[in-house]
Amino acid sequence: MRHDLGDLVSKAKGVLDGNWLGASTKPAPDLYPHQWNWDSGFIAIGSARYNQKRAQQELSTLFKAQWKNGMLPQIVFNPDALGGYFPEPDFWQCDLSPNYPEGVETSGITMPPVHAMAALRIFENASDQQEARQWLEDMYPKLLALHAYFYRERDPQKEGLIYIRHPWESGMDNAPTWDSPLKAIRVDKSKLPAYERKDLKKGVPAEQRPSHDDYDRYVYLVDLFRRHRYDEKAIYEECPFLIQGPLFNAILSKGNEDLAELGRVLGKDVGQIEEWHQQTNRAMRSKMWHEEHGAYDIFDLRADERIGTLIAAGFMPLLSGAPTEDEAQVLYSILESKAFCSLSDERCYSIPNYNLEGDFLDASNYWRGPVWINTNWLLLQGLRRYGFQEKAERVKNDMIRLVKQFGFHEYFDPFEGAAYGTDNFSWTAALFLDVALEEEA
Ligand code: 2M8
Repeated sequence: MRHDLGDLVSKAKGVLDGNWLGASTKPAPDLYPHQWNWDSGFIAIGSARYNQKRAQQELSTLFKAQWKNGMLPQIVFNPDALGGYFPEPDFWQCDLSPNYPEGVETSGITMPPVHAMAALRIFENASDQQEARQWLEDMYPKLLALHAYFYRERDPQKEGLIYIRHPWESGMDNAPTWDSPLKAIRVDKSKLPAYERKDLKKGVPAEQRPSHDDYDRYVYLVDLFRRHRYDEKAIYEECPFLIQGPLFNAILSKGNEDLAELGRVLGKDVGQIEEWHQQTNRAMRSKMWHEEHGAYDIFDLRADERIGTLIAAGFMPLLSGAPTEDEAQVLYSILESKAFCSLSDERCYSIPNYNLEGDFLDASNYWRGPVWINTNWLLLQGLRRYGFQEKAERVKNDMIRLVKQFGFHEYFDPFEGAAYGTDNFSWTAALFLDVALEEEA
């Protein structure tokens, strides 16, 4: 379906301009006043369609905050906005780590590495190829160092699967998937560092945000990391939350594929990267695939078990080509059921982040039910890869429909569409631009 989107395209660019900080883009005007890791990746994917320089700068700025061990932090703090978010540098105390980068302030965890995917898109869309190549020469070793960090430090058993150690690292902070591993953390409130949430003072109703119990556990984990001075081995020994998940690993695996392509452009030996891609795909198939419920599960390393909560992340291995054709058909049948808004159902919006028939569905709460534009965008790529064209079109049309009807919000009700979270949200604008402008390309 072709859309006349001229006006919305200008508005989307306006949202990104409004959130532009001079060298990077914040996710939203007030709720998220710093630079975020995967947000900047998505923003660069959108900017790549019409502003090569801006897209390059977005990633270059982010990678200036790369830690000496290769880790790319979840947040790069904006010195002009300190005081507006929790937790900020005084709480993270990342300078306790010998790996802390100079000249910037960051948090001490990471996020799903969408950056190689973004870099490839910047390269492919570039109007000035020579400049793009120069930029790539600088960016490539940094991307490689990031991927190497994951396989070296976050895969202690050398399985090809990377663990996360905080729900914020997943990007899907309070998804029902984390309920059981988080419940297993016993928090003694008298020993928890004092903290004050800032997210509840920004005009977004508390019912649309994570609970206080969740935040206590988020804080407990940060406190553990800083006690260990961000030493990964020590954290691995003690951390009660260690999860191998399909979203993170599929994004990393797809990133390997795209990084290898970039490496070939530059004439590099990409053998190791191709091996990572294959190994992670194989490992996801053998350790996470759950035939009966038709999706990929997370693996809880502490409980030593798979946890089968059906969220959109469970379909994400489509992105990296991990599922066999048979598995892909099973995934598709679940995506096509009532649980995730089927093609024949015009009353819902695809793709809700959590099973619409699940016990913990909360259609207005953050990652516990709403539709997110970045999830849609990632699944759109996966559906296309496997030739599920009709579904891919529906996902794309719902991205456009949601924005047309409700604006550039953070997340949307899967039944009503209604807009939730903050307005003027950057990745909604950026990924809308990506799909809107591909129609013109
Ligand atoms: C949300 O997470 C942050 C912590 O990282 C928060 O709740 O304060 C998530 O939606 C995450 O995926 C996103 O990157 C971030 C900024 O948009 O907000």
